[in-house]
Amino acid sequence: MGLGYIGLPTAAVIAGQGIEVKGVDINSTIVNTVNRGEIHIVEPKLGGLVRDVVAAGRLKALLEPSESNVYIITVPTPFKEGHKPDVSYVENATRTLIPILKKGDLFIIESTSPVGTTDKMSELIFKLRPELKDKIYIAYCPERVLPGNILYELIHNDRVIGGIDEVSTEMAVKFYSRFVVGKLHKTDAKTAEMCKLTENASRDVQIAFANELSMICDRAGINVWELIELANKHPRVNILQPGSGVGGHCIAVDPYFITSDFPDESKLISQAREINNLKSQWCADKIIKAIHRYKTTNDKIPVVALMGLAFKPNIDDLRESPAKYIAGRVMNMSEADYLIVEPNISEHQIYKLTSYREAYEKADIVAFLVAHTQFKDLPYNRNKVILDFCGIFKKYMLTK
Ligand code: SAJ
Repeated sequence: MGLGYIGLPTAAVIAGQGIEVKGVDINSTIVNTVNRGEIHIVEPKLGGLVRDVVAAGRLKALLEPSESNVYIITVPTPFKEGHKPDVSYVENATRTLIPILKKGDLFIIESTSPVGTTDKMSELIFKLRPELKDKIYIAYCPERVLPGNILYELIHNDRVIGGIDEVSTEMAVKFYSRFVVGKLHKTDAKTAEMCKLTENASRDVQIAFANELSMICDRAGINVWELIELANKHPRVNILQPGSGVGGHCIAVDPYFITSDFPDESKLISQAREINNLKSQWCADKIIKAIHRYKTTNDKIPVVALMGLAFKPNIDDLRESPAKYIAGRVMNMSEADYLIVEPNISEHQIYKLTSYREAYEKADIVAFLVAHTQFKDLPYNRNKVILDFCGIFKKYMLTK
């Protein structure tokens, strides 16, 4: 249920094991695309696999579910007003399945969900179909794959599987063992739900530490990249890299599922979210100040290159991207001749894109917003104002 970044690769991998898969999505464009053997997302190697399993008749996309033995929910769980988790997609998908569930079926939720969601969905199922109590198996098994490396990680990563009872856990483990070679760790549904949130909150907190250090170091006149490299020489220290903020649809979202349910107990997690959001504003303010300074000193409007729009290095995904937020804010607030760069996409709906070499060459002020590999080949040029928020020229400069 849900043929997005997780559902489609999961469907294709399972179909690749010779199992008949029906991929369900409410969007008819997605359903038609998949049935043509094509894909609507960018993910290495996925296109070939989908083409093969569709051609072999093992994966078929549908607008509505039909009777099966195993049901997997992979719909999005965004947040709504006040950063409250929105589980309506999970609930709607569950409701659509309730009439067709039968004795012996396995119902699995993979969507990132607030603690207690699996129990709530079970209650819903048993309220409407009381005869299925103790007759079907229900489990939570969060996905853990990294966009850009999904097919490998789907098969090789360890998984955490928590059923509403022991027999549900066992049945889900048996199912995943058909296509996962990583270890399958058994627990209960609530722990599995919290485990997913913990993994992403942990990364958010660690990145916040690096981002906070970068702002302290900027004030103190210390090169944060050198500092982190040196601190990481300690055998028990492993600091992550600062950047222009935290983006994407997981790490910048999931911690709110903890803070909204446990506000009094989640001070650190909540503060980390704020620091990572603040870092993007801080970067935008730095660029705005640099433009102002340039105008005052040179009495002319500068050419400003904004390098990168994606939410992280070497991908084409711009969703919830700090770089995109920074570019929008800076262009709104300061007059300049802007050159927008994103080497991983060929065109953008709003911005005219410039090649990274041309933009770097022409610009008076260059702001590196994403650490794309290509940018690291550029020669460091002391005659330009360089705002390096993601360590492209680690060795040469501070983020002044
Ligand atoms: N980032 C930094 N500094 C770093 C590492 C990352 O600023 O040192 C930034 C990135 O630029 C990006 C954001 O953090 O804006 C998130 O990127 P990411 O590569 O850390 O993670 P995602 O969002 O692509 O995928 C994460 C993964 N979770 C963890 O690593 C704990 C992935 O395994 C999950 O499956 C995925 O979230 C998900 O779907 O929940």
